[in-house]
Amino acid sequence: MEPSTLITVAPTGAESAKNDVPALPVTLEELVTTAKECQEAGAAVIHVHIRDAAASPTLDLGRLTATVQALRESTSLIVQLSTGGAVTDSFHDRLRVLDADPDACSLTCGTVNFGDEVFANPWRFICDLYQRTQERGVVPEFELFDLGHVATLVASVAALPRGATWSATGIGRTTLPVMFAALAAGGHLRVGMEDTLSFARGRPVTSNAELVER
Ligand code: KMH
Ligand code: ZN
Repeated sequence: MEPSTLITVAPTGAESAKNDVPALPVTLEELVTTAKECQEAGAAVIHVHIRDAAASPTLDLGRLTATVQALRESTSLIVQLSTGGAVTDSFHDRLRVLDADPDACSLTCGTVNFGDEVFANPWRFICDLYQRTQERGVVPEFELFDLGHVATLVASVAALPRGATWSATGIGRTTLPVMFAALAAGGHLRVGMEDTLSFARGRPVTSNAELVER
């Protein structure tokens, strides 16, 4: 039987360091292994941030293209590349992500505080990125981050066209409450070590697959 909940896994993100989180998949090999395990556990979509040879976040186009190809060859997951990258990435590099030919991409709907930094998404950038998704046939996943965006979410869910889906993820300790609220409201789920590094209080996540399994 097909599962009724669509699960996205976000295995890496741009914020955690490999030294601090040894289970974080940062090489292409680790990412592909994680992707296979998460597909086996029930994930359908993978939200991808990649790292360079020093395990630092990168939007290098060659690496992104190789990553999309490797995930396509090894899994049947929908490959969604992050266009958010890290807070230090330029708009130019973030737009260029679509040149790696993913199935889907993230598209954040506003500028937000992000830890001590600012995650910049001015209106002009949002429009340019959206335009580019339509030209390339890449499915945008609109990301909403802060409380103001939640009002947008409620309005957006009510206005969703037939066939559109929405999912939610809670960062850190909000992971379970957000999961339950999303399921109760008919939404789908995103899980993964980009968002959650503790499985329970005092118990680190050992793999992305265990979050998908949960
Ligand atoms: N790493 C954050 C600055 C996205 O992937 O599009 C942005 C982020 C959202 O993770
Ligand atoms: Zn992301």
